[in-house]
Amino acid sequence: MDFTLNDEQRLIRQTAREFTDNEIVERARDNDRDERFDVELVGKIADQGYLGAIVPREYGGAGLDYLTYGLVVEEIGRGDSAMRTVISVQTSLVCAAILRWGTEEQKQRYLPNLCTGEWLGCFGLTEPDTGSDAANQRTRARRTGAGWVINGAKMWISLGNHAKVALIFAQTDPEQAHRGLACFLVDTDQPGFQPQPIHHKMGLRASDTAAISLDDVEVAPDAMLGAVGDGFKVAMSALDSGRYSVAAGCVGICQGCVEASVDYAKEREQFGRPIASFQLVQGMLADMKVQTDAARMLVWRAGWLKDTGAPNTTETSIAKLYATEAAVHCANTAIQVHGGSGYVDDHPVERYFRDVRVTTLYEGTSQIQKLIIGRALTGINALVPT
Ligand code: COS
Repeated sequence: MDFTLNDEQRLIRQTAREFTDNEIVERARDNDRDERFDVELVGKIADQGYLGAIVPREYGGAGLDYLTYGLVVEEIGRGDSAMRTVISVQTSLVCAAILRWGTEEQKQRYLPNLCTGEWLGCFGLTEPDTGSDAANQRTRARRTGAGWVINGAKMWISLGNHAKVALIFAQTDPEQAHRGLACFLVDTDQPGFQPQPIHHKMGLRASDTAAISLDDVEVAPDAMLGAVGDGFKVAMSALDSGRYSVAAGCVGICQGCVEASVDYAKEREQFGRPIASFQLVQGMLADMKVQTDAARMLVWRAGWLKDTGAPNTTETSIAKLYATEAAVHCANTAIQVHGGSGYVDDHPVERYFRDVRVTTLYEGTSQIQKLIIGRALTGINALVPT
C-alpha cells in the first residue's frame, strides 16, 4: 500500500479545507444554535461537487475514487458534522445505492439531479422498532395492479424533511425474512408520505432529521431498486459506503480536536506558563494525535480496498468502529484540555462533543461493528442462535 497522495488528491484536499474554513466553519455555531438546516450552504456544497463525489462524470458526479472522497469528507467533518452528514447520506447511502443497483434509466433519472443538489435523497431503513436488526422491517409493500402500495413508519431519517426522493425499505413477504425485502425509490411528494422534523437532539442540530409515516403510498412498478429480495443487500452495500463516510468524518472531528486543543493549550496560561508546557496536558494531546493518525490510516485502508474492488466490509467496520470511538474520546479529551472554556460553544470542541455522540450509534452501532468483525474472525454469526 502506498499512501503517498498524488498532486490531484492534495489539491482536492486543500480545496476542501479552504472551503470548510471559509464557508462552513463560520456558520456552524449559529446553525447549531438555531437548529437550522442551512439549505443555502448545502447548495454551496453541491456546487463544489461533493454531493456526487464518487458518482462517475457521465452521471453528473465528480468521479472521485474512495480515498479522495474520504479526504473531502474528513475536511468537511472537521468543520461541521451536520453538513458532513448531508454528504454522507446523499453520496454514500443514496447515490452509491442507485449506482450499484439502479437500472440505466434510474441512474439517468436520479443521479444528475442528486449530484447537483437539485434533489436531496434520504435512506429509509431504520424504523421505530427496527434498528440493529435491519432485516426485521415492519414496513410493508403490497403488490397491486398498478405497482406497489407501501405502509409503515421510518425513524431517525437524515434529510427526511427535505428529500425529494426516499429509498424506502419494505417487506413484501414476511415469511421470506430478509429475502422478502425490497427497496423502493419513492417520490416524497406522493400522497401518504408524511415526514415530521425531530427536534431537541443532543447534537447534529443543524442536520435535518425526520420521523416518516407512509400511509398507502403508491409507487410505480419501475420504482424498485434491484429486485424483490434484493432489499437487504441494497441496504448492506449502501452501508459499506455510508460507514466509510462516517468514519472519514470522524477523522475530521479528531483532527479538529487536536488543532483546537494545541492552539488553546499554547495560549492558555496557568501557574505562570502555557498549559501546553505541562506533561499531563501534552499526554492528552499525544493521545488524541495517536488516535487521529490511527483512525486516518484505517479509513485510508478501507478506501484503498474499495478502490481496488476487493471485499472490504470487515475493514470498513474496523475503520468505522475505531474512528467513531476515537472521535468520542478526542472530543471528550479536547474539552478536558479547554477546561471551562470547552463547556460553552465559543470553542468548536463543545459542538464536536455533542455531534460526535451519534456516530457510534448510526449506520450500525459499535456493537454491531464488533459483531461483523467477530464473525469475520471466527466464521460464527453471533446473531444466529446455535
Ligand atoms: N453487501 C452486500 N450484501 C451483503 C452484505 C454487504 N455488506 N452483508 C451481508 N450481505 C448479504 C449476505 O450475503 C446475505 O445474502 P444471502 O441472503 O444471499 O445469503 C444477506 O445479505 C444476509 O446477510 P447476513 O446473514 O450477514 O445478515 P445478518 O442478518 O446476519 O446481518 C448485520 C447482520 C448485523 C450485519 C446487519 O443486520 C446490520 O448491519 N445491522 C445494522 C443495521 C444498521 O447499520 N442500521 C443503521 C441504519 S442506517 S442509519
